[in-house]
Amino acid sequence: MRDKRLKLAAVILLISIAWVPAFSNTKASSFLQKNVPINFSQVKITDDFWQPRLLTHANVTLQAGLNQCENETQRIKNFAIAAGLIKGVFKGFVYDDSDLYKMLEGASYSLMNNPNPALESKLDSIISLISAAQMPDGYLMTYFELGDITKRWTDMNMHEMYCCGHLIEAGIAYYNATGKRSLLNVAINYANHIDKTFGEGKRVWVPGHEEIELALVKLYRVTQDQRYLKLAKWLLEQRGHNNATWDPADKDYYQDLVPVKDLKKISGHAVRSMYLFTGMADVSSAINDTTYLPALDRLWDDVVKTKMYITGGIGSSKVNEGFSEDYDLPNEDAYCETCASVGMVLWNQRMNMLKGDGKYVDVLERSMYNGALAGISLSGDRFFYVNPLASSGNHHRKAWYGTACCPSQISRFLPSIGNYIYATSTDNSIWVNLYIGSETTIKTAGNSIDLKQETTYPWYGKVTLRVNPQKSKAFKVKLRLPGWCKKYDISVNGHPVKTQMELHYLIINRKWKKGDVVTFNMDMPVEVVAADPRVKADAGKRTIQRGPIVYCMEEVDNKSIDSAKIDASTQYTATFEPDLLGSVVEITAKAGNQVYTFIPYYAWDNRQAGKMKVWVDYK
Ligand code: FUB
Ligand code: ZN
Repeated sequence: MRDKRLKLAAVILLISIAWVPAFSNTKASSFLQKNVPINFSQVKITDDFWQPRLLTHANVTLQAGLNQCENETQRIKNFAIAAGLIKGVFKGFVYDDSDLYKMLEGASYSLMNNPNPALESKLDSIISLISAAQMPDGYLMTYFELGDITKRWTDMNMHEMYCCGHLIEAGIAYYNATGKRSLLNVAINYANHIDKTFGEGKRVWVPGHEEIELALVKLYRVTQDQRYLKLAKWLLEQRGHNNATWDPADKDYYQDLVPVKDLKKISGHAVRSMYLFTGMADVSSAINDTTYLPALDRLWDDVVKTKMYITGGIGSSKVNEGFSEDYDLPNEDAYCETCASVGMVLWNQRMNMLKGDGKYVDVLERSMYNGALAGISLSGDRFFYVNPLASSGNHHRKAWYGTACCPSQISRFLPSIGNYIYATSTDNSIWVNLYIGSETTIKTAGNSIDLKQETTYPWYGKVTLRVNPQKSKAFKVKLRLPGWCKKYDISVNGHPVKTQMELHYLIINRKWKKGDVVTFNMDMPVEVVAADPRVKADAGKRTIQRGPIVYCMEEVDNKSIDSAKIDASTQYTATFEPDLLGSVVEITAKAGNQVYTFIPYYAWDNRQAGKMKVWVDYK
């Protein structure tokens, strides 16, 4: 087994390319953008890892979340009261509307792949409440409508634009899923209200919690209305100019210290940062402007090299739900909010779109399979907000939270994973970013290519890709070579092929015909990983990673977890266990006369409560 010193946060090659785009399937692509993802609605997930999770999401998670919004909390009732349909007072937190929007967004994504008339009609009735609660001028925020409406737009940290952003994303998702404009129209009314109120020559505003920026770019792409793109850019430009209502001491927390193009280090609140950077990348692509790219590169290097956990989680500090010093990555006290890991997925996808570099997908994959996936129980109805890398036995998932950003986040993220698998570009390329059993059809000028991916990833590294073009044509298939993979072989129709390597993609450039089969075999050994020596919390420790999965040790399997120790002579065995934790590869470590059991980190806290650790003493 190899003992690999992984500089926490991945190996990064700073290579950039400038190739001119692309055969794209969306008008929104620009020459800056290197690839355009295939939308999840065009991708059918068929594998044994994600497909059961998506079913659990459809059958359990959605119902559980909607029940929380409707019966256990007042999130839906707040809209009914604001609409004047029932009497009552606002209950909850200022940003509670956003959780319902995120639940609606996730439900919409789910409807695309799992049509469900009963769910759709439930969503319709919730949407009519939301619509009825909207004020005649387009404003929509139950907290202020049911409180002191004269206070609206007075405090930049009151999440008014944040809620609008989530409303926009939900409105677009519901429109895409059903063709119904009901929620989209409500979102457009609110966006128009904001556009009338704020902007050049109008009022100044700095969103205390970013999100609307990326949502406005989505709205622009759907409506082709330039106003939304202009507003997104304008909002980004307001930061760092003493425009905000918060205490100057808090500028760092709000990413408001300097203009965004001058940002050098990642700091402050983790989720807000992720949404901001995603918005910056989206605006850059949409307006075809490189101004923000050097800042995005610096920030990416900073977070990935100095502030990211092995799980792809970020934001180690509870104090600001965000970043602290470089290499300050405590394990038991890690904050690592689930939303921040999902934010890493969003931002890294956008970076890959801009740069066409697989290193971003390495991070995306790390956050997705570890930091984000740990956020939901195997049963689909219990959630982590905070994701520590060690536990004394008292950290458990909950059915919901007062601040419920994470359950609703994971509920909108899971059914959207199809977004991250394939992409295209106008240099006649098909990009395979993630190895997930799935099917899609890629339309190109004058051709249509059916792709079928079969794999048991993340447990084994064999991928079979069936490429079926309607017409025999030359094009490139770019297979991402994951950073964890050191040995592979690749063949087409059983014959080894020569590939070209570019920015962590293996490129097969040939004339493809119906029935072609690519076989990509990635060797997936157990890796013993050390943290960057500057991470004090992990000094003298190692952890186990296999493929994209980070492992941990739980007390239920390891009575001697407190004294567990591995060393250079430890022997590891990886075994597929179909009946354990919803089917996992379990790793046993034989260290002298001790045998330890490691399970995937994402699957911890699904059995008997107890201690857990990712990093284990190493001598
Ligand atoms: O402020 C809304 C959400 O609540 C943030 O994204 C989370 O970090 C939590 O503070
Ligand atoms: Zn959250």
